[in-house]
Amino acid sequence: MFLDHILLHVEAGHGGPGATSFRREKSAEKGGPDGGDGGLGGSIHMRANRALNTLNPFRHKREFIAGRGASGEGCTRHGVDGENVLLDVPLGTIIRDLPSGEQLAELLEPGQIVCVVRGGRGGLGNVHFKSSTNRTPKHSQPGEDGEIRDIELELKLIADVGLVGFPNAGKSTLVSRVSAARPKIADYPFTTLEPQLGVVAVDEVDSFVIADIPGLIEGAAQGAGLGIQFLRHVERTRMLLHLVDLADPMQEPEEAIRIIEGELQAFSEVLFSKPRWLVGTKLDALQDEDRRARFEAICRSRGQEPLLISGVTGEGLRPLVFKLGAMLGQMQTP
Ligand SMILES: Nc1nc2c(ncn2[C@@H]2O[C@H](COP(=O)(O)OP(=O)(O)OP(=O)(O)O)[C@@H](O)[C@H]2O)c(=O)[nH]1
Ligand SMILES: [Mg+2]
Repeated sequence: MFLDHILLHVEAGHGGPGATSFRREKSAEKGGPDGGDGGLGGSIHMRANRALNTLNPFRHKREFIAGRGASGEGCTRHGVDGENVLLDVPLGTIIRDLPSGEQLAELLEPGQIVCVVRGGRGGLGNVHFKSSTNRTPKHSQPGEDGEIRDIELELKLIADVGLVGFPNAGKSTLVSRVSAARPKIADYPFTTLEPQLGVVAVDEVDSFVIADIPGLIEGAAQGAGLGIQFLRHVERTRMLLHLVDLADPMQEPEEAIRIIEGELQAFSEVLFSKPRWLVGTKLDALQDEDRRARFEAICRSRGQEPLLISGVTGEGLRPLVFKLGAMLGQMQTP
């Protein structure tokens, strides 16, 4: 199960009360006031964590309460601050207040932290209330309430890996084989009309997000086919996979690679210079051994180990997923 929407209840800590206290002095019955301030109530923050891809960690715990500030004490001792709570959420999480629906934050940068409820300030101790007319103030302040909210988390995934290639290259087939996403697959071009995301599990802990986008053709930058508008959906990915159909009798791999790379470059240098791996598809239907050898030579000439897959037999899929998991792990920004 992939959870991308959840409601939480969050309570920041109450500020600790200030103390009413007086110095003990041998000579006098009562010395001056020395009641310290209460501690700050704990706040609740959320932090964008690139390693997470779902809101599943919140499935069983939906209520979070930060610590109360402790009371101030005599000798102007400040009360201990309440404990903060830090919740990790996936990149792309949107936080909204309920019931207003107001957007509080959108976490887009790894490590970005936002405060969702702020702890109450501690009350002032009676040491602050001494005056010329009142040398023994009994007054101290209570702590302030911490903020309490119901919030809604919505996850808009940002893909780690973007798929590019000609129509029919097998992009959607790959996504359907390695993730729970079920994009439409058919033997005609432009089956995929909208980008689709799938979460790929590498093992029990690690996963990444793959984005399937509509195919590109020659002239896409000038609007041919569906154009290159969809490339903006893979602009934020960390790497691209360029799928090349090795079983297509109408097109040599060299040509397929050249055309797609031309379109990527025409779209943006940023996208073109992203890490990009070639993946040969339809290995099961490959007739021409020479073609395979040429494709492998191109990969090696780029310092890349050749990757060949079949969405039909499943050959090469697990190795590809492990490779991607390892690559992304190395790229991990702290
Ligand atoms: N034999 C074989 N056929 C495949 C393989 N992968 C995909 N196909 C077939 O190729 C055709 C196109 O597959 P899709 O996955 O829809 O291709 P796509 O790249 O998503 O195509 P568009 O969405 O149109 O850009 C379908 O008929 C698939 O069944 C494979 O590994 N082997
Ligand atoms: Mg498709």
